[in-house]
Amino acid sequence: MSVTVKNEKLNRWIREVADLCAPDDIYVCSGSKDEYRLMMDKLIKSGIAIPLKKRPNSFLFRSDPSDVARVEDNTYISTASREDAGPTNNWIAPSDLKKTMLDLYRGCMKGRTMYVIPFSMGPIGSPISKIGIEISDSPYVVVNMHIMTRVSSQVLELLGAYGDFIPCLHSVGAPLAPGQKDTKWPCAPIEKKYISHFPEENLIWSYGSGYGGNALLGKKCLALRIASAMAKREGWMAEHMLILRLTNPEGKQYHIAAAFPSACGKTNLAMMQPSIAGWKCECIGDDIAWMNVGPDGRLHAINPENGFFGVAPGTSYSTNPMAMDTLKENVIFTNCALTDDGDVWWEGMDGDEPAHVIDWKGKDWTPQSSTDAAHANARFTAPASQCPVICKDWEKPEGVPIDIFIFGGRRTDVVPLVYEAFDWDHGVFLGATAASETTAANIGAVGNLRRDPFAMKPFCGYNMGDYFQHWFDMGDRLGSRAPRVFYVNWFRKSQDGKFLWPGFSDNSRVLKWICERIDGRVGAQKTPIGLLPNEKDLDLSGLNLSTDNMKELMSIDLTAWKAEVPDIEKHFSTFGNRMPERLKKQFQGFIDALGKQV
Ligand code: TSX
Ligand code: MN
Repeated sequence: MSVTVKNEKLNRWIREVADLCAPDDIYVCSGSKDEYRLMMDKLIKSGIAIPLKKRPNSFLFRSDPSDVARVEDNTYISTASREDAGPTNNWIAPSDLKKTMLDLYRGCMKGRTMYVIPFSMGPIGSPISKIGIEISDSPYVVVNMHIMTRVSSQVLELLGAYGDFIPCLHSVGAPLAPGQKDTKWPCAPIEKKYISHFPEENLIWSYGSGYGGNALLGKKCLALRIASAMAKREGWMAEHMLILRLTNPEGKQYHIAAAFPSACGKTNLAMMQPSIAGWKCECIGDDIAWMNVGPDGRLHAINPENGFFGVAPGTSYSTNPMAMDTLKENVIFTNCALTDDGDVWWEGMDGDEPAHVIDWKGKDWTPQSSTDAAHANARFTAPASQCPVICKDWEKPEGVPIDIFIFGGRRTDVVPLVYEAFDWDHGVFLGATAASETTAANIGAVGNLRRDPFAMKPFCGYNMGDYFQHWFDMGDRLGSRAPRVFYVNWFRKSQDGKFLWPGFSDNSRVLKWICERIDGRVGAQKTPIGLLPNEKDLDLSGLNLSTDNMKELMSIDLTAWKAEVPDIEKHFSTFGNRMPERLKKQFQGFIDALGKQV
C-alpha cells in the first residue's frame, strides 16, 4: 500500500537512508484518512495511543519524561563558516557534525519501519509553498505530520521525476535488537540528541528526540530555520508570527502579523474575539508567516502550516474559547492528564480540578499531589480548519496583504501597553531589541529579562546581524507600501503587583487604535520611545479602568528607559561586524532622544 516514488533524487535518498539506518521496512505515506486510521489503530493496540471517550477520533500520548520540549542546546546551524551561523546559534562544522551523526544513524532504525512522509508547507501548489520529505522511524511523527502539514501523494505527483524538495531526516535513535520489546516512547539520552540544520544545502538531520519541534521537522526546522535562510537569499521573509484579519464595523479589513516570544499568548491573540461592538477577528495562523512582495508591491503572507501545535496548560474557555472549540475532535494530545471518564485535563482548564486523574507520567494524581497533572509543555495537535474563526481566505495561495506588524513581550514594568514606531527603521530597532521576562514555562529563573529579537532567537537559521540587515532591505523594497510597526505589552503591572490591562478580548481596543492610526483617523503623542496613543483615543468604553490605572499603564519613566541602554548595548555588541550601521544609528537616536528629555 506504500506509494510508488518516481522522483530520482527521492529514490536515491530513500535508498541511501535505508542503507544507513537499516530499518526492517519502508513505507511511503499517502496522507490518506485510512493511513491515519491504520497507523493510529496500531498505536492503540500497542498501548501508545489512548483513545479518548469524550472526544471523537482523539488520542492521548505520553512522552518519555526526558523528552518533553525542544532542546535548544542540542540544536545546530551548521554552515561552512561559524560566523554565518552567528552568535545566537550553536555551531559545529558540517563535516564534523555529519561524521558524528552518521555514526549515530548507522543501524538506528533496526527493528522499526522507516516512514517516508511527503509534505507541503503552504497550500499544495502555491507559489510560496515548499515541499519537504521527512523520513522518520516514529509513527507518532507520521500522525502529527498529517495534521500539522499537508501530507499527500499529490506532493509526489507535483515533484515529478526531477522536482526538488527539502530532505528532513529523523530518527528517535533507539534501534531494537532482535526480539527486544519496544518502549512506549523510544528516544535517545540528551547527550545523543542532535537537531541539525545545513542551510547551505537545505538539509535537516534530527536524531534522538520524538517531541514536537525536534521531530515534526516541517515546523521550526523547515518553516523557520531553513526557510529564514532561503528567504534571506531569495528576498522574502520567514517569520515567527501569527497572522490575523481584523474587520472594522464598516467592513474594512486589516491584516496583522505579530511576533511574540514564548509564554506571551500568541495562540490566544491569533484566535481572539473582540470585546468591542462591530469588530471581527479571524485567525489565519498562530505561529509562522511566510511573506513575499506581491504584484501590488505589498507584503503578502501565508501560514505554511496546516494545524496548531499549541501549549495546552492555560488554555480554557476564558483565555481562548476558539481554541477550546477547535479541540473537540480529531486531536492528538501529548502529555496532558487523563480523566476517569476518558477525557484530557490540564492545569488552567475551566471548572473545578478533577478529584482524580492519571498524570502525564501515567501515575495517579489528585488535587493533593505536589506536582502538576499535565506537563507544563503538554500540547494539542489540531487541524487549523476546525477553528471556528479560521479565516475563509487562510489557504489562498497568494496570501493576505499585511498592513501591520506587531512586536511584543512580557514586561512587568517600563514598557507601556502600546506604541508605534516612528518609521520602518525604528520598527526594526523595536524588533531587534524585543525582550520578555521569563516565566515558569521558560527555562531558567523566573522574571529574568531575555532579549529575543523578532521572537526569532531560537529560529533564525543564519547570522542574526544579517537578519537585521534583511529587514532593512525588505523595508527599502516595500517603501511606502511597507506595513506599519507597533510594539505592545499586555503584561504591565501596578506597584501593588496587579495586571494593569485586562488583556485577552480587550486587546481588540489596542488593535482598533492601531487600525485607526493606519487610516490616519487618530493622532499620537511623540515620545523618546515612539508614538503613544492620546488619552482620548483608546476605546475604553464599557471597561472599568480608573484614570490613574491608565496613566500608569501608558507612563514612560525615562530613568527606567535609560537603564535599558546598557543591556541593549550588550545585546547589540554580540553581533560584532554583522551589526547593520542603520541599526547602530537607530540605537544612537534612541539614546539621544532619551538624553534630550532630562
Ligand atoms: O494570552 C494572553 N493574552 C493575549 C490574549 C489575546 N495572556 C495569557 C498569557 C499566558 C500564555 C494574558 N495574560 C494576557 C493577554 O492579553 N494578559 C494577561 C495578564 C492577565 C491575566 C489575567 C487577568 C488579566 C490579565 N485576569 C483578570 O484580571 C480577571
Ligand atoms: Mn512558536
